[in-house]
Amino acid sequence: MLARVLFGSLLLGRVLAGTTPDPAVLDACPGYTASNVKVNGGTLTASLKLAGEACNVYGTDIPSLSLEVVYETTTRIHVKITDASSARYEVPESVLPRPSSAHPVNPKTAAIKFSYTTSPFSFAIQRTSNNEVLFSTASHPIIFEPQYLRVKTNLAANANIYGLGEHTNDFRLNPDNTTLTLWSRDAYGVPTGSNLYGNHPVYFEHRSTGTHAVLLLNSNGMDIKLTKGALEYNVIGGILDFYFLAGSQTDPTQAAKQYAEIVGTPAEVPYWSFGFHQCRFGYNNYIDVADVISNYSAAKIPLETMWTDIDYMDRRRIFTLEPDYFPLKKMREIVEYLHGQTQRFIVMTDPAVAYTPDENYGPYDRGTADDIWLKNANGSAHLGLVWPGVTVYPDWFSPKIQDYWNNEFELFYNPEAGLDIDGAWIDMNEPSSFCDLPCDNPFEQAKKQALPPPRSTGPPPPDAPLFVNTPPVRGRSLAKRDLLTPEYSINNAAPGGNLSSKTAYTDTVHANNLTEYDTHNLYGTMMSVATHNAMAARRPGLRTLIITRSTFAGAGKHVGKWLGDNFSTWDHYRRSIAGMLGMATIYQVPMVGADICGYADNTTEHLCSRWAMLGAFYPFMRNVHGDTSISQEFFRWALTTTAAQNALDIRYRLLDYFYTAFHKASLQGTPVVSPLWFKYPKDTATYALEHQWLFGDSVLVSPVAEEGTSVSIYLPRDIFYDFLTLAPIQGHGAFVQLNNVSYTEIPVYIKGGSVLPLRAKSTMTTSELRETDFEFVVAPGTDGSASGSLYIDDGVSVTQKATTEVSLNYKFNTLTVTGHFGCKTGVNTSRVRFLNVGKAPLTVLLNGLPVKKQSISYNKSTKVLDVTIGQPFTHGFIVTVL
Ligand SMILES: *[C@@H]1O[C@H](CO)[C@@H](O)[C@H](O)[C@H]1NC(C)=O
Ligand SMILES: *[C@@H]1O[C@H](CO)[C@@H](O)[C@H](O)[C@H]1NC(C)=O
Ligand SMILES: *[C@@H]1O[C@H](CO)[C@@H](O)[C@H](O)[C@H]1NC(C)=O
Ligand SMILES: *[C@@H]1O[C@H](CO)[C@@H](O)[C@H](O)[C@H]1NC(C)=O
Ligand SMILES: *[C@@H]1O[C@H](CO)[C@@H](O)[C@H](O)[C@H]1NC(C)=O
Ligand SMILES: *[C@@H]1O[C@H](CO)[C@@H](O)[C@H](O)[C@H]1NC(C)=O
Ligand SMILES: *[C@@H]1O[C@H](CO)[C@@H](O)[C@H](O)[C@H]1NC(C)=O
Ligand SMILES: *[C@@H]1O[C@H](CO)[C@@H](O)[C@H](O)[C@H]1NC(C)=O
Ligand SMILES: *[C@@H]1O[C@H](CO)[C@@H](O)[C@H](O)[C@H]1NC(C)=O
Ligand SMILES: CC(=O)N[C@H]1CO[C@H](CO)[C@@H](O)[C@@H]1O
Repeated sequence: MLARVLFGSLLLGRVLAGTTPDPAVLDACPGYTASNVKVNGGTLTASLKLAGEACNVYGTDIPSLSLEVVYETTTRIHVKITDASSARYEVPESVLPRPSSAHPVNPKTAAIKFSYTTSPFSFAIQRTSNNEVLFSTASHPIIFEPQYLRVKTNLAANANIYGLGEHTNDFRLNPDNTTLTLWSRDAYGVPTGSNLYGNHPVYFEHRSTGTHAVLLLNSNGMDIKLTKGALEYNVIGGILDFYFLAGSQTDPTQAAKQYAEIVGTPAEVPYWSFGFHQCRFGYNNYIDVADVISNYSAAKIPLETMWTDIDYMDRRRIFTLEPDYFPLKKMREIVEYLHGQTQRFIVMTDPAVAYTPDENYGPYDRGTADDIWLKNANGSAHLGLVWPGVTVYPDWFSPKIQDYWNNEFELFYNPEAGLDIDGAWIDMNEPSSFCDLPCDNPFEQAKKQALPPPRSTGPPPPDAPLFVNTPPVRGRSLAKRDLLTPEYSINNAAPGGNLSSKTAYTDTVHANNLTEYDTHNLYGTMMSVATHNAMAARRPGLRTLIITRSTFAGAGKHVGKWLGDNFSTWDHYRRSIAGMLGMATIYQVPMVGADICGYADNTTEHLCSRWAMLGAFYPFMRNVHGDTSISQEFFRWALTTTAAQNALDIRYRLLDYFYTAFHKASLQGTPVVSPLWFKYPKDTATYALEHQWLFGDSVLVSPVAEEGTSVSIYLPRDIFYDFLTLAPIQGHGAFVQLNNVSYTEIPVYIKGGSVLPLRAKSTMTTSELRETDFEFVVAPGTDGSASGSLYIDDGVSVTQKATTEVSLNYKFNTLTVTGHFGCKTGVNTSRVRFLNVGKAPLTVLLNGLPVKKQSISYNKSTKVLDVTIGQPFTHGFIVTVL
């Protein structure tokens, strides 16, 4: 050991743990030489041998690697580099099932191609059509050590890189000097420039010549560095498992769809989950909860779902109710009341279970009997410190974990005898711990930190033995690694930077012998899947809404996500847009939103009014505040009440339009919200826009971005229509200054070329909305045509018996509504609204027959032609304007 260190430091300047590597030291590493290259159709394999004296920067260079390249589809190349002589950790298929690589395609048919040099070995990915280089390791040797992997690709100057989250950096990352660290962390305040709750090691690079994507499928801690002209991965374990996606030269959406082919398309959620949600930490008792529900109703602001944070728990233990403050009988009364008026109820569930060997706490006792806790290397249950004090953590790899979790959900959230929740909210699943390192006596720390709440009975005895007869389970092949302090320190922002800081120790072991060192970043996603399954078991056949804090690639297939705990500030109001776009557009986690009006600190009437309106265009719309903040339900201020009503009016009328977008996303991975460059990929001015987005394909949202009433918005060279007046607005590929935008208005435009299916009016609940007539708004594009679609189902079932799928096409002055009308909606098409109609029409035909004069009205100033239809929405129709 000592010899190696001296050798390394004398010859090559071995990098000290925790210091920033000198790029020159890394670039002086020998790299590898390829040999034994075999090509078989769409598959290439090779041996990689260390090409010179080992540099041993953060461990010992592995002498022999194996390379496998597979053209999995015409748009996807999989490049895998592993240790040739011993197995290494890979993200388990059980957590993220891989697409098949069993049927490689002929490389000649592929949109991208793999090329390599043998000595030194380097590889590149190029677009086949024009040889454009998308990724190239040519200038930098690959480094492959037990606990350090490095790959560095060249980038063009000023590259447009998006992704590599979770972070609160700009949506378009600063390409010159950014480090993105992937290591799940309870990141209170979501500080910019640091690792946050979730991990998505994928980026999209957009150029005016096309969009492509790169996924490094690896769950170990890593730093990804963007420096002028390069992108560098520094990873502390696992393997190099790259997926290169061709994307498209014209349509960025293709990159999103291709990414969904790997990680899965998003789960469909119930129709009601797009309604408005209210929540806070700090509802004191059941009366508070009931009053908020009544107050929303009195203020005539639609409230779809009431949520309760951990306040409801007895001593903050999951699966319990505080008997005096949140008695079961009263809580059941509230839930029955909500359900009686088609409203919903959701509460929080954390993973950590109170460590209570000397009490009769069922969730702990049953878990102990089932032996499902995450374990220390010596086999004892690992203890952390969370809301209820000292805790154990469920091991989501345990073979008994799903049964345990299902059973706890069935017992506590029992519709007949318990709390009949409609969805689940899961938190603290990084997993978070309040314990400072070294966490050798969490009992003492629990006392010192005076953990909330005052209702706590205090910690259990410090020396209770656990699992004394359980043998050590640490796997042999991993034993040599330093699981607590690897030599390369990722830039973890948790106190002290230690990997185990404020979380479960990284040397803890799961039931399948995998360590937390490797699987830490998967914990939240695994809890998400288990919770999704538990909710599905409670209400078989029905979709559910699960909102989690920590996610890994693929989480969106099971759950939605909120953007974590931050402040009621204008900065976070703005940054929430990039956060939403990252999750929904890049990472395939589209059911996403930030805490509206801000979580911590006190909001203001102005901020909360603006945020109510901005938040109406998040996919997931929920107002949440912290326990020490002032109350901020929308009804608290006059401006905010009106702002919320105005924005919810638009959101609810658009709900079926958005539901249709979400359905399409669940089938194909098409984003439900997107940045402007998705629709205007050649318009370079759109690449860095941070504060505007498209809600669905056709609605442009441009909120006022700061305190005040003016905003400068970018309008691409296209035609738009004001959502409220429907008047046309020509975009010139320039910024437009809007002044006097009041605190109850948000600029929303319809993109030309769209036919929008709208509900004719908004309602107080989404159930009522489903009984409201449709109207169609025809917003022609610059070429005079427009199109859209509408998908309807029962809104709740996983498998649908009947659906309605309608296409809406406008061409040559004729709107054609056709499709399949399987759903009995019981509603009418009330009217069709044609926008930008140059003059009053002479005649309007409905299915070839003239429409009565009194059914037609034309507004000269807005150029809107309204045609009353008044027929059941059970079949297609054609409207022609002559
Ligand atoms: C890069 O960013 C870091 C952290 O923000 C900063 O300390 C450093 O000065 C920057 N370096 C350059 C060259 O701009
Ligand atoms: C409900 O509204 C009443 C009347 O405005 C107010 O006094 C009360 O504080 C509100 N309660 C809650 C919990 O929102
Ligand atoms: C097992 O390891 C934990 C954590 O290192 C330690 O606190 C505990 O005392 C050990 N238990 C036994 C029985 O050695
Ligand atoms: C990280 O924690 C481990 C375990 O307590 C300890 O041995 C190590 O010194 C810590 N490292 C740092 C950098 O704090
Ligand atoms: C875990 O490792 C132990 C000790 O090496 C071994 O006995 C056990 O079978 C392993 N369990 C699994 C699930 O691989
Ligand atoms: C928020 O307002 C409350 C009530 O006015 C006050 O007690 C608290 O200090 C404020 N919090 C902050 C962070 O300003
Ligand atoms: C035309 O539309 C504008 C904007 O909605 C409205 O203010 C005006 O009253 C309408 N004119 C007529 C004649 O309906
Ligand atoms: C805002 O509107 C008022 C009148 O409604 C007008 O006097 C004022 O000039 C406007 N301000 C701006 C900046 O347009
Ligand atoms: C729907 O259309 C039918 C047939 O035109 C009409 O009789 C009925 O009143 C309409 N319903 C509503 C709610 O407008
Ligand atoms: C306390 C805390 O971490 N606050 C952070 C909230 O987020 C903003 C912007 O992302 C940071 O600047 C603050 O430091």
